[in-house]
Amino acid sequence: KYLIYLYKNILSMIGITKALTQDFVRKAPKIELHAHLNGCVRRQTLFEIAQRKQINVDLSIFDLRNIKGAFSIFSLIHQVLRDLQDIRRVSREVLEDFRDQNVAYLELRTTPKSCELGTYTKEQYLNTVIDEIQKFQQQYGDKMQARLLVSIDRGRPLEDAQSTLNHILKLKNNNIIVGLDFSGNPSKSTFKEYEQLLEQARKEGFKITIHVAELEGEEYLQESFDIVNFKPDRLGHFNFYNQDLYSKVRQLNIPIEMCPTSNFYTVNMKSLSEHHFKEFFYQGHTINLNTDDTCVFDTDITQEHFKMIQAFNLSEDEFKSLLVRSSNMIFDQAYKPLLQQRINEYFSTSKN
Ligand code: 6MZ
Repeated sequence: KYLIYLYKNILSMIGITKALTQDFVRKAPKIELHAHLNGCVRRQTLFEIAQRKQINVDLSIFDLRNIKGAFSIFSLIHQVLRDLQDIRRVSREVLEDFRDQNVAYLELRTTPKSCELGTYTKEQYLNTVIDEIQKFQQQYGDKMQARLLVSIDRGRPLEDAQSTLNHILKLKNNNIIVGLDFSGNPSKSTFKEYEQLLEQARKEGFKITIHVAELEGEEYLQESFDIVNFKPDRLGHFNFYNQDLYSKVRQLNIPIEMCPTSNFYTVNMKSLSEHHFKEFFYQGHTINLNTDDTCVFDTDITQEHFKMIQAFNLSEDEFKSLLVRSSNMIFDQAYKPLLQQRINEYFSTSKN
């Protein structure tokens, strides 16, 4: 261990730092904080279940990897996963996929929902996801710790969000749910309509993360100020902002969950080097990198890190700093010391 440490230090002292390899990034203990369960279904599983249920899948929707296209993929996924056993299978597979990417700590999020065909209730849906996470914890907890964020979908009525909150208040002490996420199609409603409910959740002790400034436009900019003024524990995406909004987020020091590939398509970037990562990372802001929806954006957490490492030519120390910052923004702070220990060990013992 000491020799590797010495070797790396000598190299960096004489200015020879090797570009990080994909293998080094894949094996590193990574942290995923922004992944939507149904957006992360394996494509193969989706097609297989659809075929079994004789649901026709229009493959062309997978070519449109922008936010509008993403929402048509979600409707398809919700339409295909009609049975509780599908939810169980997908939950297990998604957990396995993140584990196999060497994620050390995962916060998975999902919108509790009933099936339109009446095959499961919202409570059954949520209990199934929690049950799969608990089983996973027992079996693989030493490799990957998994927690759940309950999503409030702004495309669904407020009453739906209220019934979700009432339900999770009963489950407060299960050690799996660590917070609430506010997501969904930004054009469907306003943050203000849900603000009171989110405040209620916060008073009940839930941490809050909110999708913000995902789309461009004056109305979304105004809304972003409302969201930032609410002071959520974390922000998701934060693609579009002006100087005032940027300064506010910097000053309040609200951590940002960035999703490079998803943001790339939503913002319509020419290259990832345009990503707003640069306006936060080099200022020391607390940020992390995530997949958002592995199925929709055809990605994984290694790629999300590796692409940004390449786009910004990040060094090993910068990569480590990124992971340490990610560990500072996890909602289950009790796990932080162990997570940081795993990160430190990896960088002091592994060779790039
Ligand atoms: C906003 C998103 C999203 O909850 O059924 N979702 N909301 N922006 C995004 N960026 C592209 N990606 C996913 O997972 C799918 C749901 O997550 C939200 C949407 O509400 C979508 O229906 P669950 O597990």
